[in-house]
Amino acid sequence: MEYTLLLIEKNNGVAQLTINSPQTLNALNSAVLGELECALYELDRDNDVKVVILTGAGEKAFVAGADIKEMAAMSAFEGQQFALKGQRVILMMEKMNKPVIAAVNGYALGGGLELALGCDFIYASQKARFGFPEVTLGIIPGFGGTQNLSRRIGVARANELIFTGKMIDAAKASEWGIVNEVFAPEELLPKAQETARSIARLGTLAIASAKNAIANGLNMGKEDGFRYEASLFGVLFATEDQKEGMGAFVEKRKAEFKGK
Ligand code: CO8
Repeated sequence: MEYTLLLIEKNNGVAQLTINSPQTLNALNSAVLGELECALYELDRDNDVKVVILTGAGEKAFVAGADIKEMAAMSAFEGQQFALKGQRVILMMEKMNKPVIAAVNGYALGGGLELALGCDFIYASQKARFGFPEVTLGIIPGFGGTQNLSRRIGVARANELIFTGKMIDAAKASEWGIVNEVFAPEELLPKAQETARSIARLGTLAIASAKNAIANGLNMGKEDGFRYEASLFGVLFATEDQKEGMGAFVEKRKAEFKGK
């Protein structure tokens, strides 16, 4: 599909997906959400892509939230449909077989922070700012933010961020466990690419199973999660990648994974 609001560059098994409407600080309107849904679907089915990096165009913003101008005139039903559309994108990232890394280059506010939290982990520039300003607009996070933030950083810190609508900087976001690592602005994408390429070189079936075990395990009780992990672990012994990975270790050579 042709995209007008996204840029997609593919190299060495890594797809860099850039939301490209810097004039509105990459705000998420229905059209962007629709393109994101299609792009993620296509990237998940593309065998040449092993890892996705999600970022925003321009120097200022990753995504400054859902499009307030579009939302301003919505009815209650339209608001609900819009939230469901955004949630489909977030859930799609969670259900994809490949890791999605958020490279947060600037503001990640409201729906933008929800989008980043839907990724498997977040790298940030020192210039990044994070917050949920929804309450200042008379609404609450609607793209999964109330659920994903409290799961990731605990209820008390999630409560503070969501109830106050305040912004925190990258250092605080790192301290709170929202962000894995903070980089100088010019280092953010190279570092995200480096990590993505190192994952892309590994067995895609093992990575997909690990993602599946972690994401689905969070929705289960601990013993069910353990059983689920064991079943995925067992299935991997039926793959060529497991034979190759362990064989290479025994033969003291570098493994060449095929994703089979
Ligand atoms: N929506 C629409 N347009 C936006 C948005 C946005 N979220 N953010 C920025 N823009 C536009 C501005 O209107 C401006 O356009 P114009 O030049 O035509 O006026 C342009 O982007 C540049 O922005 P600013 O001039 O404001 O740039 P500043 O550097 O002065 O400020 C800020 C940057 C602080 C990021 C500021 O733009 C801002 O506060 N933006 C809004 C942030 C916000 O409140 N985000 C949360 C939105 S609500 C949300 O995300 C809910 C998600 C769940 C939805 C559930 C479904 C109902």
